Amino acid sequence: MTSTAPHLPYRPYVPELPAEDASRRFREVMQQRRSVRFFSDRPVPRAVIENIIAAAGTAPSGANKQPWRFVAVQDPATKKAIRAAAEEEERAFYERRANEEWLRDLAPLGTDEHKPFLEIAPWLIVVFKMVRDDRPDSDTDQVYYINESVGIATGMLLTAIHLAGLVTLTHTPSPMKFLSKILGRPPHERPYLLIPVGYPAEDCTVPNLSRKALDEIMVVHGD
Ligand code: IYR
Repeated sequence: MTSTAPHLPYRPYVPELPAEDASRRFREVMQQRRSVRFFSDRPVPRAVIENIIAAAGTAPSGANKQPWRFVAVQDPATKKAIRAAAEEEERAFYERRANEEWLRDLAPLGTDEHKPFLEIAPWLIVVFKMVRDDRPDSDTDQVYYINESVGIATGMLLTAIHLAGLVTLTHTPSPMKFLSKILGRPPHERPYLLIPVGYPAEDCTVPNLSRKALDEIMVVHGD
């Protein structure tokens, strides 16, 4: 193998528990994660948002291009503008764009065009995918496996949010171009997901959904 970058010794992460116990504990913690649509306005310190975004930024990416930008929004005027624009797109979705089958699939969630959480949650994190590498010291400006890379980073962001005791929602108003405009982002950054972050409202409820059983999602080849 040829490499132009020097390699360093890898320092393994050693959990405090044996792998079976560490993985079971994490599995139980993740079982508690839910998408939440009812937020409290309880503040979340900026340092928490910095930590969870930095954690997301440890994700692997095609050729280590790290093709993501996380825009954290807390000022009420910007949140209000995002809510107004998102609700306009959602109104079109629920009134015209979604077909009957899609609306039937969404019925158990109880969603509609009203998105008050976009103003109530103390932070919105808008994830952008970068279709060009804009670091001045890069040899090339190509990026690779953008959706995979940003999807993995976003999964890690959701996990970091959950492990901090906070809640979130992967919100996808569609189309999302309004986010570029409101947030003044350049054309090579494309909106990917809108993620409110905060604490749940005291009377927060979630739909009674179930997760697929392990034997539905896992196949051990050769068993
Ligand atoms: N973006 C809309 C509709 C919606 C679509 C899917 I697929 C969901 O899983 C949930 C909602 C909304 O946010 O209401």
